[in-house]
Amino acid sequence: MTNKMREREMPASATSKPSRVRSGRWVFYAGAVITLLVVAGAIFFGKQKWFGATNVDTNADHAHGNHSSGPRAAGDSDSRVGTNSTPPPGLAPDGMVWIPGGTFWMGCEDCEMPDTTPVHLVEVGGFWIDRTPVTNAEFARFVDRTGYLTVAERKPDPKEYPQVDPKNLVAGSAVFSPPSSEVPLDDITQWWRYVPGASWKHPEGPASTLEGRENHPVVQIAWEDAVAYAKWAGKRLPTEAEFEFAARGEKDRDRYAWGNELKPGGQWAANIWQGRFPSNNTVEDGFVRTSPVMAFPANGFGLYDVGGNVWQWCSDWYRPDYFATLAASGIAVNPQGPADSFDPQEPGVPKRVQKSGSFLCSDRYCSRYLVGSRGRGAVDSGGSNTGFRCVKSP
Ligand SMILES: [Ca+2]
Repeated sequence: MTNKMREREMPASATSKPSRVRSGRWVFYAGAVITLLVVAGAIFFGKQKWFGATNVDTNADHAHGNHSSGPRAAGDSDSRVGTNSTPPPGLAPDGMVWIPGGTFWMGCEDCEMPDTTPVHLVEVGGFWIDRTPVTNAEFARFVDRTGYLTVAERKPDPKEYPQVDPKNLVAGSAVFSPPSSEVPLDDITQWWRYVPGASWKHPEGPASTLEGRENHPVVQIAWEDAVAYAKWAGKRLPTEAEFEFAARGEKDRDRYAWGNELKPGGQWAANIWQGRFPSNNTVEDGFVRTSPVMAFPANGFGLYDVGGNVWQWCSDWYRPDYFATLAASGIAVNPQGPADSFDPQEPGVPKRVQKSGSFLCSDRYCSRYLVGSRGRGAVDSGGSNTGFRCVKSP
């Protein structure tokens, strides 16, 4: 339990009773408020996903992006970088693209994100990958055929939240709820709200629907939801290395999946945030929240939305020191991630890697649409900006 959760539970011990009637009302209203706060606190903080809040980035260089993200030294290793010529092992599964594999520099040296260093050589074998993130229409087909209930739709298990009165545990998920004025960027509760009833079908809460968003990426997806879909589809989640190799589209050591310019030719290349996060979205790219999965140009491998739009789950556990571990032992071949998870900002909360950044990332905040950057999310936590795509081994 976090300190914030404790603070939120403190009013429960208050016992002021000015009169029987007033006391009754007070208890009723206080109970309602406490219910909301405790539930919000327990799940909001327990289901930490919003790592971006702790990665405030004020480096103006990110706005211009004229840097290489790779190491300066060119040695023998550079000659090993490249895409394999492995032909596809048959016809492409529907909606998938063949990635022939190869060797690349993984990570980002000058993103000012310690967990993306050191940049190191990684070799991945060939695989199929979804051309786009899984859409609402695709996820609906899965749910129709299997009856699957996502984590956000399930009543939280009291065993997982022993400090919370079970009657206060209600199904829901986190929704981006922008404040009306500027707020400090070190408190994600200023723009994230736990909303009972929010789920993939109702991304911003019970009143919201998917109408007109059938071709947008599904969101409010926890890690096990993504794994369940992948298994049903005969696929799996990508490793972090597979995702980054695919996202780079042969632009080795470039800053973005689309090159080194944030706005190539003056055009936005991905659905991210313009303006001052989180209160002022100028929507220069045309999208306040998610965008259709093919709204922006494809990368070098023909993949869409490998930077921005929605976070996408990977199979790897998250550790900030993983790249250092890999770099110490030469070229990493098909790395599968560390054996366990550790996030120093939330020790004890199991987290998996996420890639791509989302529509909430800007050059001043988060910035994790940078192709060599890394995200992480608590496995039990979706959010209105979290989705996934699948891969398939040949
Ligand atoms: Ca946008």
